[in-house]
Amino acid sequence: MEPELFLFDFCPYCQRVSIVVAHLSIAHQAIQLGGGERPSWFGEVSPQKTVPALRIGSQSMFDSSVITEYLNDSVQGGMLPADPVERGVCRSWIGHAGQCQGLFTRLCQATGQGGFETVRKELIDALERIELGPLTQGCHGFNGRALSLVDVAMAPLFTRIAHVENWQAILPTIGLERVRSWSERLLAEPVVAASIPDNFPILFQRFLKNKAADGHLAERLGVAGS
Ligand SMILES: N[C@@H](CCC(=O)N[C@@H](CS)C(=O)NCC(=O)O)C(=O)O
Repeated sequence: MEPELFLFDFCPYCQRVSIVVAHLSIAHQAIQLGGGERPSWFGEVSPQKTVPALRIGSQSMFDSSVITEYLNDSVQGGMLPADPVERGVCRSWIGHAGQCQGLFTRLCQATGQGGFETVRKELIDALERIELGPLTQGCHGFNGRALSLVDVAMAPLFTRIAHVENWQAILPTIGLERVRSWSERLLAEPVVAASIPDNFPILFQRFLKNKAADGHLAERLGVAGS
């Protein structure tokens, strides 16, 4: 039975799911939900009405880390190690990637240069944990082989940092060399590149306007609130 996937085009967590279905060639039905109010029936699929969500028959699941792991398991995709310890370590870093993604949202909403710099430092600290942790093994992604679910968890954040760096520095020029090189290699992966909508710059601008209009980034980009 084909799963139904409920997605939103600008959502970083949905981008994770899109990368996995493309990478593993998983047949599915994609249902795009807008960024505004979600229909009441959607609460039966995803209790907090968040996307991504997945429905298969009468059962549903929500949260990108759960969905991507399920999709991988459903086809034995090899995107997580089989060894329970290694798998647990990967899951931990997937959780950390979620923290980093949350910091990026806060960065977009931070007001004034000072507020922006405070959150930027928090994000850099969180990325330094990665620089000093798993990436000291010098591996591509986390498992040193093909795309892993840790790569997938970080790819949307790297997409957004790279976009913002077109007009505002985020990462320091010294330090985070491994993270930066991981980002460059991941963004060059065809399946990751294909997960970024062509109109991403417009979607990002719309996001700033609707959710972060008072922020330093919106100011830098000249995006006025609605
Ligand atoms: N931890 C969740 C986060 C999902 C999430 O926050 N999704 C956002 C969109 S990016 C959402 O649906 N927010 C509620 C809304 O937009 O109404 C996951 O990994 O799936």
